[in-house]
Amino acid sequence: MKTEQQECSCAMEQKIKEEFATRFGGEGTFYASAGRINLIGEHTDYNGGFVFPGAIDKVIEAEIRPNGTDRCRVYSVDINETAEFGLAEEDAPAQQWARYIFGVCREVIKRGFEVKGFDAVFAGNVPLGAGLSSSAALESCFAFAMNDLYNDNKIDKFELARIGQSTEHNYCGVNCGIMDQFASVFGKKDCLMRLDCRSMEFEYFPFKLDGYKLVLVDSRVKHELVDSPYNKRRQSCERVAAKLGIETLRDADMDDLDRIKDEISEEDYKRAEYVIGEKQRVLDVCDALERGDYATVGERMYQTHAGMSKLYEVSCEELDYLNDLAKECGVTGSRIMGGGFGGCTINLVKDDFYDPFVSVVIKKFHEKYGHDPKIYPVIISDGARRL
Ligand code: GAF
Repeated sequence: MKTEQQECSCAMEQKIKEEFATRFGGEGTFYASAGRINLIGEHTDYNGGFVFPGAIDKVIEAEIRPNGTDRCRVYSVDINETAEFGLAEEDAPAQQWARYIFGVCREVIKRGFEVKGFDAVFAGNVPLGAGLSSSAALESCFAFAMNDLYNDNKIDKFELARIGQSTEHNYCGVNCGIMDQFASVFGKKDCLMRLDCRSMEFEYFPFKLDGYKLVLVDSRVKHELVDSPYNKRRQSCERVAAKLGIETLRDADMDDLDRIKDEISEEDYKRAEYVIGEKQRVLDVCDALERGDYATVGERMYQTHAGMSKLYEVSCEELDYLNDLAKECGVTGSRIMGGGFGGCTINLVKDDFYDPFVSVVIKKFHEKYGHDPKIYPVIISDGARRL
């Protein structure tokens, strides 16, 4: 029997096929890439710290075929829009969604690899603006496809992730770190990955919860990192690192920060205080998971939430409320996930508490905000691939 997710994926593939045949005739090759969760380690990637993400069973899928010209024609099933663009720098499309694809093509070309015109149809079930990195999924899907279709897969996987990251920087206005694209490209079924964002060394952690579940609660407050205070957070961290004469906050501790307290703004101090704490929390969580010590994992998750809310200030009323509800329901760990400013909380819940928690959260959130939050059980899955 197929799971709900597999049903949904089949329906999506079918729809893509139909649209491709109608718009362009015949068929192309299918590629997919995934959204991600992050167990802990937020806003640490661009500070040279650690992150602990995994790819999930929510994907972007695309059917793509070279068209023998130097123009790309792309149809988005979900937005019901077509974009057509060339491959030179001045050909950037107006639609934001198409800039992710154009940016990927440009970044591949800038690295001396090949991209030629293609026709493509794509769709996805990664919820938009929920902090699950639909944009990284889109970038990785097309980066993987451009590598496969035109470059004999000569571009290594780290470079594919960097292509997505540079797309965000150069074509989408978000000065993001590497976590999302890394997770989307390297994701592996049933494994989280601990990545050291300074050395780029990483380890797969088989992810099996004994007696617990991970669940996302989506506030449905739209999270939009483009032109957002995200870049300002990064600038704060960079200012503090520059003041300390180090490359990133990876090399700072609280003593260092206190030494320069009078020379930086109160706001920058708080931002750096959060990052310094978060670096250590990722390591604590990895150790605790190895010991099966879920209480410590959960405690660190709550500490991250408090830091993101009070020090880094990337939470919002709805997410703080979801965090409070989790505490009230005896959830082991809960925190805002991803860049912030809306989106989801990630919750570590004992099996026995799962159903009551989900019903209480839906009921109480609805009473307060007039709409249901969305609930996504976490299923750790593969990242970018050819189907
Ligand atoms: C967003 C960014 F894209 C990531 O690089 C990361 O900084 C994350 O926010 C916060 O951890 O998803």
